[in-house]
Formats: sequence, C-alpha cells, structure tokens
Amino acid sequence: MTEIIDLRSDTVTKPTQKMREAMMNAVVGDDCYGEDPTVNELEELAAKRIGKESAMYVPTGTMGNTSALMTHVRHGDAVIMEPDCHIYYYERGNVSALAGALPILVGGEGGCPDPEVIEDMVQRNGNRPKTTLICLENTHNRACGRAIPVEKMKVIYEISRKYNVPIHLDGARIFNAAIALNVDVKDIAQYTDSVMFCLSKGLGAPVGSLLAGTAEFIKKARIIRKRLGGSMRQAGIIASAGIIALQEMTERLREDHENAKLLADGLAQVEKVKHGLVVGETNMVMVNTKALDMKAVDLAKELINYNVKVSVYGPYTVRLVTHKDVDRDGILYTIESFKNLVASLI
Ligand code: TLP
Repeated sequence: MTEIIDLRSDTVTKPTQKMREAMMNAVVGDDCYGEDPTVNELEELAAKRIGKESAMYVPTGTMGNTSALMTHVRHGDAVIMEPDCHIYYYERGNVSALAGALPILVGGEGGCPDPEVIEDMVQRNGNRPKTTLICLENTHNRACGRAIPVEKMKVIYEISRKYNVPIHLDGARIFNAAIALNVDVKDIAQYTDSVMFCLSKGLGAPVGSLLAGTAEFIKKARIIRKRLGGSMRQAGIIASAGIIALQEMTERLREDHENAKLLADGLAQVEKVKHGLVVGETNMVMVNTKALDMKAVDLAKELINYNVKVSVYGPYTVRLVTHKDVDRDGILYTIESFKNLVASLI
C-alpha cells in the first residue's frame, strides 16, 4: 500500500471537485471596498447559519480568534480561558502579544473551564486585572475533540450576563460539536457573544474561517482585521469553496465521527494500546504511548513506515483525526498497522 493515510489533522483535507470548479468560476470584486459578491454571500450565509447578525471572512482561525480578542479587550484586561485551549496553547501568545491582555487560566472537565471558578474570578474584579472576556472552545481540540454540552455553555453564559463579561467561542469545529450533541449550531452559538468557526478543517475548504457576532462588533473587528493584514482583495475565489463547505459538507462530518469510533474500537483490541486510549465523541482519538514503552515522537516515526501519519500531542500522546480524505478502509488499514507495529515490538 503506497497511499499515505494522513490522520495528523482534518486541516489536511483537500478541496472537492465541486469546490475547485466553483473557485474556477467565482464572481469576484475588491473585498476591501466590500465589493466581492462571493465574499458577501459567504458572510451572509455564515451569519445566518450560526444565528448572529453579521460575520467576517478571515484567512485563518487564528486570525479570527485574534481579531475577536483585540475587538473585545483593552490592554491590561484579563481574559479567562482553559489552559489547554488553542488560543493559549497554539496561537503564539496572541492574547498578550497582540491583544495586550493577561490570560487567566481556569481548568475544568472535558476542556470546559469550571463555571464556579469563572464566577469567582469575575466577581472579584476589585483591584485585580479586570476580566473583560471569557473564551471557550467547542469542540475542544486538546481534550480529544470533546463537545461541551449546551447546558454547560448556558451556565457559563448566565454567569457572563450577571457580571457583564462577553463570551468568545473558538468554534473551529462547532459543526462537529453540533452533530455530537444532536443540536443545531445556533443552539451552541446562542450562548456566546462572538464565535469563530473554520471552513478549512473537516468541511474541506482550502482556506478560511468566519468570525460572527453583532453588526457593531463585526464592524469594529473589520478594522482589526485590516490592522492584522487580513483584509483580502478578490477573495471570492476562495470564499466560493467556503460556500460549498457550509452548504454541503456539514452533515457528512457524521461519517468522520463514525470512523473515529471505528478507529477507537479497533485500537481498543490492541493490547498495550487499549489502556492509553482517549476517545472524544467527535473526530479525534488520542493514544498514550507509555504502555508501549515509547515516546510519542518515536511511535509517530514508526507509523510512517506503515504510511500512517499521526501528530505528536505531548511527550507520550499522539493524536489521530478522522476526515473526508481517509475512508473506512484507510481506518481499517490504520488499525492493522498499529497491530503489526505492536507485534513487531515484542
Ligand atoms: N488546529 C490545528 C493545529 O493548530 C493544532 C489542528 O491541527 O487541530 N482553534 C482550534 C480549536 C483549532 O484546532 C485550530 C487549528 C485553530 C483554532 C486555528 O485555525 P488555523 O489553523 O486556521 O489558524
């Protein structure tokens, strides 16, 4: 088998044929003048879909989150976030370097900061740095794609209303969350003030994310996007693929979740792997490599020999993400590869 089974991330997905044709034929204009009809269509579609007044197209999820942080907070403010969240862990210190804010880390179960601790932090604003934003992530990447239940989001939202502190949701994979929770994305987004979601992960678009919120918030966020160098020109070329992602690719995420379950069930049959398995309810599986007496980086290297790619998520953790470009057979092949690899270690 020469085909590479790339399970490092759902970001590796390639655009579909329909997306490529749409990109070829996209009607475009200069988006800095607000004149790109395809970008405008995507932004309107996205706002409607997520249940917010307005939305702004950005090149990356990171720029969407950074624009949100910079729009919500002022230098010296504090922002509550979970210690393993993408904004804190992977975005090169944007909260401090660009938004000038102090991250206040609040842990909790399943990637969700503990509501009681959040309330304690925001009510004691006093002479401490003033908390002006709460960040959540749903699904939570480093918590193995766990979906935060809507009821829990509601509890945090009620606290945020009581103390007048807005909520920003990193909803890079909010469509995965909605499927896992069996709700509409609007049901999740209703408990947020702003939400960022990505088109370029499981939805298969080559580029692009959206930041959504009130019309007033998005108007301010557009100035920040310009400051960050993220205002594009004939961006309708890529936005056209984003429209297809939103219209046609959300329901198929179910398949990715089924494949993640298939993968987890298969790996659970491999002695020494089963004890270190972490399974979320969406498209991710993590394996702790300690029982194999191997570092994560070494397991990842060994798997390359089987043409399987995984990502290293800690000294003893690898992550496997299912997506549209690895089918059921690819998953079965991955399970076989793990079995053969483990057998070869004995
Ligand atoms: N996540 C990537 C890596 O950066 C880790 C991945 O492979 O999962 N929020 C969340 C929850 C994300 O998982 C990511 C990307 C982003 C934001 C950032 O999106 P991009 O890469 O478009 O800036």
